[in-house]
Amino acid sequence: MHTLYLSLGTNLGDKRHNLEEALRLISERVGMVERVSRFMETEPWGFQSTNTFLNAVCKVHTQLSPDDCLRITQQIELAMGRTTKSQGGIYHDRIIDIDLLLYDDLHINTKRLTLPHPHMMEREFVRVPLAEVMT
Ligand code: PH2
Ligand code: MG
Ligand code: MG
Repeated sequence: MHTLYLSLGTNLGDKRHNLEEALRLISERVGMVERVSRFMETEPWGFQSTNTFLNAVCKVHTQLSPDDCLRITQQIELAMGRTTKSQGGIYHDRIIDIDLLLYDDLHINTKRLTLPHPHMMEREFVRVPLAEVMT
């Protein structure tokens, strides 16, 4: 069994519902959601938008590999109606974004996936809820 931390963010539609739906699908398809942080309202970071975010972090017990966790969380984003993908540091408003933060104490750097998440400690909307579920 592996321990995975995920960051969730949404700034479109019914944001509370979006986080709850994402958590439901994560528990169905990725593994048991052991802890969930508070839902935090945050200002957009790294791009301009009038839509504020709702962010959270969860801790999951999973049997899946990191690659499968990435594949399945991306499927959940698509199933929930996400249309645009952030690439090259250009961000967009989104219904849901699910990012892998930590997987056990694994360090990997492939074309598709870098763990730990390279920017997680720079971002208050990740750092604060992550600290909450790690303690
Ligand atoms: N996600 C980003 C870029 N900026 N800002 C906030 N407040 N919350 C996010 O989840 C977020 C962001 C890239 O995925
Ligand atoms: Mg993100
Ligand atoms: Mg993402």
